[in-house]
Formats: sequence, C-alpha cells, structure tokens
Amino acid sequence: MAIVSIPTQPYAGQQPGTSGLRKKVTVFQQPDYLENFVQSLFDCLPNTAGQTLVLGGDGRFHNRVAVQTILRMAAAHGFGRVLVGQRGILSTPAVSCVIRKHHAYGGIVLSASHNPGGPDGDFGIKYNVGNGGPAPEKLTEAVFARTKEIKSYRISDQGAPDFDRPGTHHLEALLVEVIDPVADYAALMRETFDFDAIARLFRSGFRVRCDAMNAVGGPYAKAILEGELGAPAGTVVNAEPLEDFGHLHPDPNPVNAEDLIAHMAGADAPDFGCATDGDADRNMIVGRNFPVAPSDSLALLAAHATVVPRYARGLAGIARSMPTSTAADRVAKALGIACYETPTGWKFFGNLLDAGRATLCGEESYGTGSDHVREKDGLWAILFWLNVLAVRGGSVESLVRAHWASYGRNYYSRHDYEAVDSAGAGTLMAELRAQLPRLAGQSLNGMPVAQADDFAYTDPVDGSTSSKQGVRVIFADGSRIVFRLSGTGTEGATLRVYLEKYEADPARQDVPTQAALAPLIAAARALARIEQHTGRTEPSVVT
Ligand code: VG1
Ligand code: CO
Repeated sequence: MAIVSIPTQPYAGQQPGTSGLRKKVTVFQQPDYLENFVQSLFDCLPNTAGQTLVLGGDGRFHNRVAVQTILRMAAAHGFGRVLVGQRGILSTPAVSCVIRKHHAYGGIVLSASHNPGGPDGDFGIKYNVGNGGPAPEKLTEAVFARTKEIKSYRISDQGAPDFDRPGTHHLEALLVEVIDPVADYAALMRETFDFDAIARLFRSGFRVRCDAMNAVGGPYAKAILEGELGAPAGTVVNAEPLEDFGHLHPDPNPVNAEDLIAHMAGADAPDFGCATDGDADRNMIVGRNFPVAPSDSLALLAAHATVVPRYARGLAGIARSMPTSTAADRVAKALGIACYETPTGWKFFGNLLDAGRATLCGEESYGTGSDHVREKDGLWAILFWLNVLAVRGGSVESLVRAHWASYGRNYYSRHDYEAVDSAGAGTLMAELRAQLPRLAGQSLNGMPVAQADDFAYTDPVDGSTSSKQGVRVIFADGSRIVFRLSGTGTEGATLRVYLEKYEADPARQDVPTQAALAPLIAAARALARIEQHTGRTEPSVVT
C-alpha cells in the first residue's frame, strides 16, 4: 500500500460561496474535481501532521464516494485520525459539536444544505476550523487561489475502510474511527435544555409533527424527541435520510415544506410543527395554522432565553445577519445587551461567539443558533421552542402575539427571483449601487429614504473587513429593503429582496404580511427595475 501523487489540472470556478463549494453533482463527478479541491484545502492548512479531522455529510447522492476519497487523501496528508460518522452521516451542527468536543483540528462537511439532491441535484463541501465553525473568508479565498494553480494531489492507493459499522481501522498511518453520528450531539442537547420539562410536556399530550424532509435531521430528531423525550413514535416524519431526499426540496420554508403547513392547518392539527433542512442546520417553526417568521423566532427565543438552563444567567449579546429583521434588536435593547449586525452566512458569527460577545445568533433564512456550537442548529432551535413552551405554557401563536404586543411587530418577507440570467442580475446590482449616493433624502413611493448604502462589515474582534454585502435602503420610519445575490445557488443567479416594516400598534399587527409590505414591494421592484433586468414580473419564491 502506498501514497501516490497524481498529476492534475486546475478547474475553473472552485470558489466557495456563502457556505462552502456547491455545484451540480455532475460537476463534482468530473475526474479529480473533488480531489483538486480537497488537496487545495489541505495545502492551506498548516501543521496537520498527526491531527484529528472530523468527516461526515448529509447523506445525499455522492456523499459516500466523497467520504471514501477524502479518507484516502487524509491518509496521504499525514492526519493522525479521522472521526467519520457511521454511514458517512453527520449533520452540520453535529460536525461542529464533534470538532469541539474532541478538540479536532477541523472538519469537512459534505452537503449542499438546502439545495436539492440526487444525481441531477447539487453536492457541496465545506471546511470547518478548530472552533467548529465555517472557515473564515481569508482561508476560503486562499483555497480558491490554490485551486487555480494545483498540479497534483496525493492519495493512498488503498481502498477506504468500511464506515457503515462502528469500529476503528487503519488506512496507511491514519486511524479511522467510525463514530455514532448522534451520541455527542444528543449529550450536548441534554446539557443545554430542561429535558424533564420537555418530557412532561409530551406526557401531558402535547403533540408535535417534526418533518425531517428525508434528510439528515431524521436520525437526530428520532433519537432525541422520540427516544429520549418520550414523544410518540411517528412524531418525526420523513425521518430516513435518502440520497435524493425522496424528491423533496429540503429547504424548510412554507413553500417547500407545504406538507407540514397543510398538516398544521388541518382540523386536527398538532400543537407544534417543525422542519429541518438537508444538513439539519435550519429550522422552521409552525404553530396551529401559524408559521413563525425566522426573524421573530430569534427575537422570541432571546426574550425567553433564561428558561433554558444553558442560558439561565442571561445572554451576552445577540447577533443577526444584516437582512434579518430588527426584531431581535428590540429585545437586545430591552435586555440592555449588544446586538451585532453581520453579513449573510454563519462564518461571520464565529468570532463574536468565540469572544463571548454574542450568545444567540440568527438569520432570516430559517437559521438560529448559539454558542453551544459554531453552526446554526435546527434541532437545537426546535428544542429551545419546546423548552420555552414547556415552561411558559400557551401556544406558539399566543407566545408570538404576546411578543408583538410587547415589542411591536416587524412585518417581514423575502422575495427570491431564482435562476435568473447572471448578467442581468449583475447589471441590476450595479445600477442599484450607482444610485446609492443620491437616494438619501429622496422619497420612494411616497416613503422618505433616510439612508442607502452597500453593507460593509468590520469584524469587531479581528478587524477583518467584508464589503459589498448587500444594498440596503432604510426609510425614515425604519422600514428596509435589502437587495443581494445568493451565494449558494448553482444555476444562473438568484436575486433576494428582503422587506421589513415595523408596526408598534397592536391593532395593526394582524394584516396579511404581503399586504402590509405592499408599498415596499412596489418600491423595490421599481427602484431595481427587476422586471427589465430579470424578465420576471413576480418572484419565484416568497417566504
Ligand atoms: C443562504 C441564506 C444564508 C445562509 C446560507 C447557508 O445564502 O440566505 O442566510 O447562511 O444560505 O445556509 P445565500 O447566499 O444563498 O443567500 V445552508 O442551511 O444552505 O448552509
Ligand atoms: Co443547511
């Protein structure tokens, strides 16, 4: 058995986006495509000799092949040990948990997250550093640069060991430990939440429907909700991770999780509905006929955090991505703690969490998390809600309405124009940027603009800067429109338009969201000339 060096040629476009490198499976299937990226990554990691690497993915098509390749390459690179999830399975938050618990050097997550899977779907690879969080931009940029000059990669010519059963194997000098994907994560959840209170809630007859969307959240939700907390069998549906997600689009929002929404609207609806995405880092919370906006979820969890044992002594601060609504800011203000505004993508929360400046973080895209790991965490958010409901009582809807009554309501929606022409989307953003200097002081659709800029961020911990993170138009009453292009799509470009309007008056907090936002929607379409640039009169997805 030997370590061999294989000559290769660079592939164009191996640039990680918002969360790792995501491409069509057919792109990843090209000879040496994955190998080039992994070698480029390894080349950018100093002092890996003898170190521990964590490896696993969401089980989608191509996961197994990728695990085999990466094991053989890790053996050729001198790592000492790889902790690989049994059957190649590890959710994104579980990778983060395992890296931290075992003091690993880093980890590789194989997932395109909420993107569709299967032979015609997407695949992805992401590297997480020693704190358990996504690699910072400095590293992903270095990896990208390396992919452009790669000439060879190193790999063991030995076959990868069996990773379908627990056990340990040697591959060259590398120790491969096949671990239970759920155990470490379940232990962390047990330490974080009041499991007794949640178990009592289930015993009282409280009914939950948890839709894992045929993705990796299933085994975790089954083991914890049904196994440990005593929820009845069948509480978790679509619980088996399938390579093509059973043709579901594992993006838990009211559009893609329509089956859950339908169940929650039925006459005999359960008390609580929830769903997780492809890699189980996202969550959607639904009450009876009452989907919760993710920005509201972050604010509400922050307001009630002290009922959870881990957060009983209060929060150090809250962080939200820029397009996420300012509902959490109001809670932070009331609590007298800081609220940070970061660019889109979880990697920007890492320093704030490590420095102890933020405890809870969230994004409008159904992502919520805390300092328990360094990723967003779908099942954690679900357990947080159950813990709050178990202690506070009431329903999802009554909790949210009470929250609006005390803090006001931030009407919020995101309009996505998916798979539009990239050149047109680029021109749209360029035109918007060109208009920025003259927007403040003008009125759009009768609404005076207070501020208009292209969001730039300076990390308060390490001083690193990120510019061009989204065009925002902020009106005099605090309403906002944000425009940015997606960094996770694999087809053309996706324009995201984020809309937010604050309503303090409880008598006006029950307007349908799209109606409440109608003047902003019209202003956004006219300002960005969306139809002219994309050929679309309507967004493809409204959440
Ligand atoms: C989207 C979301 C962003 C999220 C990212 C990864 O990015 O908007 O909030 O962090 O997906 O989530 P973009 O660039 O397409 O807007 V996941 O669950 O797909 O890792
Ligand atoms: Co995800």
